[in-house]
Amino acid sequence: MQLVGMLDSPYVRRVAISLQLLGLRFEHRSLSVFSTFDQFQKINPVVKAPTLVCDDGTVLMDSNLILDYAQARARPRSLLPAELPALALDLRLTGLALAACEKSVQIVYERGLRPPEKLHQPWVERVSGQLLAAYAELEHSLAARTLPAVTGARLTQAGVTVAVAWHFTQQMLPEVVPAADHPALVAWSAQAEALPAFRAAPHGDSTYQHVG
Ligand SMILES: N[C@@H](CCC(=O)N[C@@H](CS)C(=O)NCC(=O)O)C(=O)O
Repeated sequence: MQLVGMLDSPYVRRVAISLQLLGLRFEHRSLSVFSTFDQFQKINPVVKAPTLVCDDGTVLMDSNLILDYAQARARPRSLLPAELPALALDLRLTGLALAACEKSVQIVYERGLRPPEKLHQPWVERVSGQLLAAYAELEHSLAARTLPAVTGARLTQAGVTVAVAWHFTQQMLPEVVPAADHPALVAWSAQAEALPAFRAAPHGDSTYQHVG
């Protein structure tokens, strides 16, 4: 299967890392939804990253749906806790991290794509407040040690997505979400980013290559 999209997208990155942790081989095509729009459009007319081209040619989009598919392919391996209430907690933290990704991306697009004279400051403030609220909830939860330690074997989907979201926001908007106010997230991110699956898919424009 082929994963299409750049690793500067937190959604593409969480899929690239999750596929590795699930033991699934994939080819990565680092196409941009902006600078290579036409090329991307030939694979997925909707031009959404991530896109996954399955081995039978089915084209999937949306990181959550792609991960549903990946989990089915990887059975019995899974990144989700099998039992409640651990599953509910993992889904809650994943949801918070995805909201943080969404709000970060909205600010990045607002700054990068909208002409400065058309920037709507009340919208930016609303989105920034939502972003800070998501990270405040995550910081609180991580400080209370609600997630198991970061290890390759026990890392869950929440562990992956929280780390990817935090790293993305810190790369793109460090002044909006100060690291100094989020020590538990900083520690979680540092441990996760040291794992082989994270190092093989670094934030940016590189192409993931399977090792070994
Ligand atoms: N909910 C989606 C969000 C994906 C998303 O918004 N990706 C961005 C790149 S970070 C994208 O495709 N942007 C181009 C566009 O929306 O036109 C997911 O989880 O995959």
